[in-house]
Amino acid sequence: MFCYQCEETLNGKGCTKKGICGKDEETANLIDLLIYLCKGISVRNVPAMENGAGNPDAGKFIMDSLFTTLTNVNFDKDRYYQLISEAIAIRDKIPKAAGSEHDACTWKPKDKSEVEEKAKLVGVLLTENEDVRSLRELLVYGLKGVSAYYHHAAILGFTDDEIPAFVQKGLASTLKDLSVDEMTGLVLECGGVGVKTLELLDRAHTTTFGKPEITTVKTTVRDRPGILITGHDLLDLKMLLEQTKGTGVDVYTHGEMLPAHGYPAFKGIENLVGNYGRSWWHQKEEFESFNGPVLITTNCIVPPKDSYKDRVYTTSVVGYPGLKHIKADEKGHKDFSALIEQAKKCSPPEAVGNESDLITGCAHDAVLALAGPVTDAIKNGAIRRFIVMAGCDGRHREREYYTEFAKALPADTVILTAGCAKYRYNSLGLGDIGGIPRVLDAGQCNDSYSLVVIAKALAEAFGVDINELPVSYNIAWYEQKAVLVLLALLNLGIKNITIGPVLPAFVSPAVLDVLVKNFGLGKNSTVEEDLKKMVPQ
Ligand code: FSO
Ligand code: SF4
Repeated sequence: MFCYQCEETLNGKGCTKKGICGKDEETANLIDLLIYLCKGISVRNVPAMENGAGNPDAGKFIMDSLFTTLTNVNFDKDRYYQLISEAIAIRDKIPKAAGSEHDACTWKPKDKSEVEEKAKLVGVLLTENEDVRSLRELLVYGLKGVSAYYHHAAILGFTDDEIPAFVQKGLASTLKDLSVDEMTGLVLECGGVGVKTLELLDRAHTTTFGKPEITTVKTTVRDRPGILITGHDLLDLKMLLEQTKGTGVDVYTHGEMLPAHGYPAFKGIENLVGNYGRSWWHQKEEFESFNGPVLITTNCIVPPKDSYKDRVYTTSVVGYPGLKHIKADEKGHKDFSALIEQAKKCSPPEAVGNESDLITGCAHDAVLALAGPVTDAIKNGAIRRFIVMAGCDGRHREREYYTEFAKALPADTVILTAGCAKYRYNSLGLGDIGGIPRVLDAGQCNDSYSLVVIAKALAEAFGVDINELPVSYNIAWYEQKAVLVLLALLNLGIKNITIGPVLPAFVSPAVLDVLVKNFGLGKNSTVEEDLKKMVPQ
């Protein structure tokens, strides 16, 4: 096993015996093999599609598989064995490419033990050159991010054939000997496909659930049993609310589901009580004290404790051995009656402590509705600077930096956020500037797109380049969706982004050098140093 795809990788180098995330060696190897086979499918399918002989459904399989392999999505070995068999079956129905084929296009196991053995041999370290490996992995992680966001758009009926086509082109490229320039070009192109995917998902969400409105969300609990829903899938929330209506069971959001409260479709629902707890990594204590069933719709799942395991349900691409899994039927409908019946027998949730209200729903439409007051506040100096602090939260102590940074920001600055990173500062009570909240939460990590729409509109209003705006970027990353968001920001021409709390282990010194020289990308430092840099006097 060798995995270095997330920020928490062991010693900033790579997990080799067991993941910090909880993934064991066999699962990590199976993930490598599944990705290897997805590359093999792509090598065959890209030319076959051009000749009208490809499998148009291969893209969906590949993208759902890539999403499954993202950090903290699926820890279930059986699921990976099944996906590996499906991958081989899909690949073998596609006509062979001309000439001799790569092993990923032809390898076939006789039994499970051959799968296990092969899985040990096809990981990240198969590429020996550090810089080539770095560029290939950067591309694959970006493609994982594209796949995750595309999945959410697609289940709402919003698709774009060019996106799965690019994912396959990108995967196929990693089995070829390309020049550094060609590989770098594909990484940057992935950022552009990322922008397209984020825009598609934004359209899917706003068309289906309405345009988010700035909303105050309660974090207190009621004296009735409840179901907690976490992850990013708003359609699951919709179905859960429809099925819990009138049952006496409340619904609370958790983690990345908090922004749901800003959408008109989720307003005025009597049993949608509020948000419970904080970001993903607190789930061991919070799922315990919630007392009722928990539905995990996407990452991040933390290996559950035995004490509450029987109350946790996964759905869609998420999986964990021993947890109950809810599948959609052919029409996409999910039956949550098991959770509802279990909830009725559970005690109400216990309060988690800090119960300050949270503000969300500050997506582009809501913020641009305030364009007048915002531009006035910039012109008259009431707002000196915006700091984009989007991204992820994580367990590491270094992340206290983000709370301290937010606290130390001068009162004439505004934080633009999206993703679970916000839990480091969204309950600090940072107040407002003439009615404009000082923490503008655009939504989930995918809604980082919204922040770019806002920045572009401001640039237009002031007639300046996006990099000349009084905006600094201090982004926290954790997993591969954040890698994609970063590539998307680079594609949009945004320079001088600071990322932290550590640099990705998969970025080699030479690749980092390119990112520093071309984009001014840098790592965060101390609160004092970064304040000097990001909020000039
Ligand atoms: Fe967070 Fe987890 Fe949304 Fe990620 S819950 S860390 S970038 O999966 O997706 O922000
Ligand atoms: Fe390690 Fe992160 Fe990979 Fe898990 S996902 S095995 S923590 S690098």
